Amino acid sequence: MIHHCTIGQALPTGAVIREIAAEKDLPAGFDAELAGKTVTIRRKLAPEEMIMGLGQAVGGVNRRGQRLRAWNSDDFSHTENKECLYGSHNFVLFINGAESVGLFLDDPGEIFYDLGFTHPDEAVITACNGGLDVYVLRGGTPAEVCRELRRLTGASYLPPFWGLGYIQSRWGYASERDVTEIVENHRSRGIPIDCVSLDIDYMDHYRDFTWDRRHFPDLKGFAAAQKADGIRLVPIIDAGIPVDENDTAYVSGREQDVYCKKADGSDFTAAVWPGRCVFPDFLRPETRSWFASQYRTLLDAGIEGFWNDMNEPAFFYSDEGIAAAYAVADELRGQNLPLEAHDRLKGAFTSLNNSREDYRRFCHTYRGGKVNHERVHNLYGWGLTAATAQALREDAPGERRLLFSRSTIIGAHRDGGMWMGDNSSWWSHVLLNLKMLPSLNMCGFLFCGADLGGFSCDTSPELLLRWLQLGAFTPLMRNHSAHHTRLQEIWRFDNWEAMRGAVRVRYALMPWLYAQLMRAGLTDSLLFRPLCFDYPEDGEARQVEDQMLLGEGAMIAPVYEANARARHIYLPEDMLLIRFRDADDLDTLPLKKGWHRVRLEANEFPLLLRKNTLLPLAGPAERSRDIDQRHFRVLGWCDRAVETPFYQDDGLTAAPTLAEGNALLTADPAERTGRLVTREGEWATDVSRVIWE
Ligand code: MIG
Repeated sequence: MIHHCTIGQALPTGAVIREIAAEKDLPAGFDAELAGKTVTIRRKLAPEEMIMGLGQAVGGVNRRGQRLRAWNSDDFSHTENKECLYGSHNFVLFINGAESVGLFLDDPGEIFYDLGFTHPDEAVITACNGGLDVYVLRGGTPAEVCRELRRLTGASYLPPFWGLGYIQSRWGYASERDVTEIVENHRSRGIPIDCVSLDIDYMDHYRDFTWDRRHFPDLKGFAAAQKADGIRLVPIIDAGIPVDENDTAYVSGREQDVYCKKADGSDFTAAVWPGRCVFPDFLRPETRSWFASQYRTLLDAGIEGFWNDMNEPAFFYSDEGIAAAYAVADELRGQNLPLEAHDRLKGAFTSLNNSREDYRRFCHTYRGGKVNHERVHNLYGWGLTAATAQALREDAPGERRLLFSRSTIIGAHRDGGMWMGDNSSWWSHVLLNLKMLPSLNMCGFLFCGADLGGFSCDTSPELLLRWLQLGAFTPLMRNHSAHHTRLQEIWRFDNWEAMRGAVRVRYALMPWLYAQLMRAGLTDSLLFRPLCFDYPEDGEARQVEDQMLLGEGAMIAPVYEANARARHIYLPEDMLLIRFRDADDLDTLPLKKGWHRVRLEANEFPLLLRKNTLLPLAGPAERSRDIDQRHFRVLGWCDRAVETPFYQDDGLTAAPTLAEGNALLTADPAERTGRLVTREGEWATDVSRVIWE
């Protein structure tokens, strides 16, 4: 039952690219037991042991004490008690002093994690699918174990440079006019922007691969005009295809027989936005190719990026489910409804969404055999992402394109990034955003970010501002909100200039952030790490979960509380505090290792930089393509001549390599200018702001 170091035989979550050292059993400290179809893995936890990984979940970076579950779920209320969200990332990292061990459970069914929830000193993992592929990863340091996971399951998706630009989004943008208005309001105020994402409202009656011809009479011409202005449109694609004889995608898919089936062989249907839908059986490569081919019209219209939604898959109800609910309503109609009867009536309807029964009603075809959906549920989102990635690859084999998805599993990190789903405009979700970053990175998802400002509920000017200040550092920087909530575009708020400052800082940092992301991706490293990864001996650093190390040599420490005008920041070594207000408005202060209370007015946010590390800032730009990547103003605190590794490429070509992008920033106290050294040449940098000690 414990397969070591073999190819992901069961299902295609992990394409193994190289074998790792073979083992016969689970290593010491673990026990495994098989009873019927249930596999239980137990581990006694040492007093100081930490448990990390598990990607997308509420709670801390150290997950000890939590109870979690791998079951991809469409749940728009990310409260503390939630055991699962949209993605299942079955990589658990146990860190016990100098010893760290990772388990990767390559299984697409439900898995339960009791990580010291029932008994504080015991972790229990239970998988119910019968066979379970467990990969034991023991590389040494936590970062090395995470690298092993990437070597096993594949390298992370990397976006084009423009994918790091600011994206404005909202459920509700429905026309060329809406998009034009949004872009104009950013441009006229000098708020940088690169993309507008289009939610389901752009579609014709919520049908995938269509658009509303009244509101987008000439999508191709419009997309081209926007692109000329440096704006890309990024439309949403959902999983369900409407059962509609007039729908081209539906008819072609039926002809090719690509939809998931019920036991009687008929197509399974459930309702989503357009009403009754069928669901492509993405486990079949033929289906993925068919789905990929459906993107043709949108690609021909000039679309270069997509976001994938509802791919858990999410259902509103099935015919069977709603019939049963109506039956309860009929039975109870006209009756007095005491508590139990009222609960039954209400429950009959409120339990329709994403019901377990519906997931059991249909099958996939996998390698010629039938598999009930229940057993492979967590793979569905991957399939949609893989199909979209295929479409983008076939359309532009030589280019990187933008893709992020809602429902994911380890393996999907090769094909696209992800956003964190339907958060809320709550202060606690700023912190959740921060804490989820390293956990997702550990599982291979580097290109990620949350809905800045919050998706549901009304945001406030201060909340959006503080969230943008965090988003300035996340690879995906997207402001997104739900319909019927307060309008959330930057320019609508009194403090829009402070918000613009955060976006401008992002654009000034973009070449550097891109370099950090690419270097992390190309070396199978983490972009965001908890402090204990780099400072394992530092007892204080172990405790800190509201600051994250970023790339090579930097650390973020966002403000995530209302009305806060200062925060405590722990420096695990001497660092330079950079307090940003705007791209050209900042101050710096060398600080010693230890705790500091740092003043941060509402319009200020910090970046901490290790001593003898150089940070390049680009000049102001309102589009990613306008960023001058040759002339930088460099910040740093140095006590000697330094060389900081950097990375630059054309931001677009597929299959980038570290060697091609390798670059260097240098500064020397004896010279008045520093240098940017790339394979293409050398450029002088302005090092007048470097502090020499
Ligand atoms: O259940 O397309 O997470 O970003 O705006 C709502 C409408 C469906 C959920 C996505 C959200 C998107 C919304 N979608």
